[in-house]
Amino acid sequence: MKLYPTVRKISSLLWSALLPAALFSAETKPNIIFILADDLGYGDVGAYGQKMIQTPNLDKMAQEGMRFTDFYAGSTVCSPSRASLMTGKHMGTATIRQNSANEVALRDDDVTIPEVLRTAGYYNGTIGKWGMGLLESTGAPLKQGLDSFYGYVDQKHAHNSYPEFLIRDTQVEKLRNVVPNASPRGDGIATVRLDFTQTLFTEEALKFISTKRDKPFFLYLAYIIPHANNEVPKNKRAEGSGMEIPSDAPYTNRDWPQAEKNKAAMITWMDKDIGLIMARLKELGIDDNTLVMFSSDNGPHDEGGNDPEFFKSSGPLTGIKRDLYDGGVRVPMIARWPNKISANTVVSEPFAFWDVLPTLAELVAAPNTPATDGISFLPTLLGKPQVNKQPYYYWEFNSKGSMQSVRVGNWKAVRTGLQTSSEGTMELYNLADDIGEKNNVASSNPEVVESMKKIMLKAHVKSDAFPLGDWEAPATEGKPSKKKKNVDAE
Ligand SMILES: [Ca+2]
Repeated sequence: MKLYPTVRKISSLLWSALLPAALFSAETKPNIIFILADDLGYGDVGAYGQKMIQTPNLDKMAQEGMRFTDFYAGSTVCSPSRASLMTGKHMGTATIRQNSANEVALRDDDVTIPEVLRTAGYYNGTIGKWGMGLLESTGAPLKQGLDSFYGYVDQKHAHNSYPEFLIRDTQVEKLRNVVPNASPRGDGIATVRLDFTQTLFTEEALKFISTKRDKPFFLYLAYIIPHANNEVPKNKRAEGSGMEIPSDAPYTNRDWPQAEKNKAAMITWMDKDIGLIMARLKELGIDDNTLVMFSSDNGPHDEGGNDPEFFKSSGPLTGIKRDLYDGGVRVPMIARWPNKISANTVVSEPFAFWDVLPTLAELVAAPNTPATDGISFLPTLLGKPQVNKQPYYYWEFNSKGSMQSVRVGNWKAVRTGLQTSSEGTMELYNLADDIGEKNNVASSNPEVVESMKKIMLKAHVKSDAFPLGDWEAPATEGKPSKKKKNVDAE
């Protein structure tokens, strides 16, 4: 039933009249800020064990709130991970399952977090990187429940931290940077660098938060740190130009490769900006009534001339961006809400991006919650028993030979080689004593392997746009399956 496209057209005024007795009145409904880093690894934050890169504000946020040790992104690359977050779908059912050069956008009948929150009277804004559909597509930000947008609509544009323009709502807004030979998508390498988008995004976020409204707000602040500028030629990246930042302070005098200094400086810069946002919430007296969540869209990259091993960016995990080992998908997740979320709490139960929509829907007492693959972890946030639990967590990724993975309890199965064979090769790990997924115990646990295969079969719904392997027959509707060009470098 396509309820939401219709719902969307009903005025918010009518909805507020229809609202049942909600958990919170309009005045007390909390503001929600979801801050997303881009390619930030599980081990890149002090609160997650990082010793070399300074993240004092995120560490403080973790001390004042809740830190999740087993939180998972939707995918191991940008666009599908964000689609999972926004629509509450895992990779077996999501519309977007791979970076796809904008060929696949969110559909009109994909119900997003902003669309859900809108029905509960929220004002919804996104600042930063969107990446789920261009302006002319059904996935355009303002067609997916947002009241305002500022940033990069096209995620390739977001490779460039000094672009010539950004998009405000639906219009191009020029910046002072100069990018000779910029592509039509806005990516490229700037020669005149005056407007650093990270700073623009933070200034815009501070303005957004400070604007007096008669509605609670949802701000999705999707920073692009520490993503690389993939347009910088590989042989130039050691100079650090693949990791764009105005200054490598406070790491200038470290005896580190320049790309690593820049990477650390990017993360510390973002952390400083998060500190500004937290300070503004306090100044405005809305600190107690604002839930702030922080996470990353996938594991660390090796694309800016940097080596993810240098800072142990995956922490104790194996794998990076584009892997389905935990290093590719397990991410930092910190939630802070004074007096509601207990300070200094650590949660080790697994949750994932597709659980966020149902969680926020329950939090705001949304009148209609769409069907998703997620469960609400609001009880966990509020320190109550988490009765509702996921039977499994599932991922698929049709690159690097095509793969699937499942987590059930502490079991983690990874199946590779699916491009050419529907059977592939199954690996099985017990995360309880092997967090690094180094000891494959598949051969000694055949019954676990069989049950994981069954879950993989059940969780994966065929997608014409993103077939798992050559063996998958085209689904019955839509355009026929075709070989995707390799665009996951986006
Ligand atoms: Ca990313």
